[in-house]
Amino acid sequence: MITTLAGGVGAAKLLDGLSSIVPPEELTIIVNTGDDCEFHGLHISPDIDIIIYTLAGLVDEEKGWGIKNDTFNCLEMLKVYGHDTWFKLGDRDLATHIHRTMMLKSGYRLSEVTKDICTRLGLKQRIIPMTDDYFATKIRTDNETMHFQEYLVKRGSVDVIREIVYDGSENAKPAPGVIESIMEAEIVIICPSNPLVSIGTILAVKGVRQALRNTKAKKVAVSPIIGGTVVKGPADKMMRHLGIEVSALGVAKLYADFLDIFVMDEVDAALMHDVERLGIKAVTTNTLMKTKDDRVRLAKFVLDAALMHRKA
Ligand code: GDP
Ligand code: FO1
Repeated sequence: MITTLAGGVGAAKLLDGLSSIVPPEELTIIVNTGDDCEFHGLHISPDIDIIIYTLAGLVDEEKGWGIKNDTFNCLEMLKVYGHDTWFKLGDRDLATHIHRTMMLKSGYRLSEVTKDICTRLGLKQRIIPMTDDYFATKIRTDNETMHFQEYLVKRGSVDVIREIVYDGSENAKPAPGVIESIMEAEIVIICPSNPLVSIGTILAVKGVRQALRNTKAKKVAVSPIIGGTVVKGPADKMMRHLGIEVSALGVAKLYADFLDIFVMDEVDAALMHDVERLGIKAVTTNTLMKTKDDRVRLAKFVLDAALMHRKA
């Protein structure tokens, strides 16, 4: 059994690679829901959808989110009616959000809805939201506190961040299967995702961090920071604003209390020593996933690193 902690686009690429080499029934994916938001009365779970669409072969590969060849007729009409349309929801994507919202309104939990969507799209991997409860990542700047999607998409992550607020974290319980899948796994993989607003949110759900410390599984993370910068997204800016070193080492420190192995890019080989001083085994490879082959190769590398460490 392999359990993974995942955000959106970066995680989806590694999970696509893993899905080529691991039977889907053996893969559990715990997904960040701090990015979840509501538009036009609909519940959107961006990271869950990015993972599902990628594994189902539906994703718009260029953007990394949304459905390929989608149209935006509904959004154009909503604009005519004077609604905000900065969050780009395609027509086919909207069907997912309508289905999700209808099921939630009839009393199903997000984890049940996610399972239903997976089944209908033919996915056999077990995809679990980190929580079924309210949890919203918010960004506090000097002037205001806004939802993460407003910071990222509407404002293009230009603001200086003072604090990341995990709104709801005091009460959010892990969804069914989250703690169990961490405790029962042989390997736990922390995907290359934003360490603060994708993995940090999952770690902020009650009991998750403790489960990672307690499980007998080998815990392997892939650095989302390569050569002191990101592949995409605002992780570097966010880390800098919050006084966290923008490097693979900076990420390793955030996971140091539970991590066994850290997969870093070969351009960061000079940091291996410092990572190992944290009590973490450091290994390097090319971690940039541009092609399907890159995804599969990195997935194999991560599994081999975990298996080798298990024997060591
Ligand atoms: P998130 O997964 O929702 O946090 O958002 P993204 O997937 O867009 O980006 C999160 C992090 O993943 C960023 O910090 C990226 O640098 C990292 N990332 C994206 N693609 C890759 C990749 O191919 N390799 C590595 N090592 N990191 C990546
Ligand atoms: N990201 C954007 O940068 N702009 C968008 O308009 C946008 C719309 C969107 C719609 C559905 C969905 O599932 C994801 C969407 N994303 C969009 C991606 C998403 O906001 C972020 O990449 C994640 O929250 C970070 O993982």
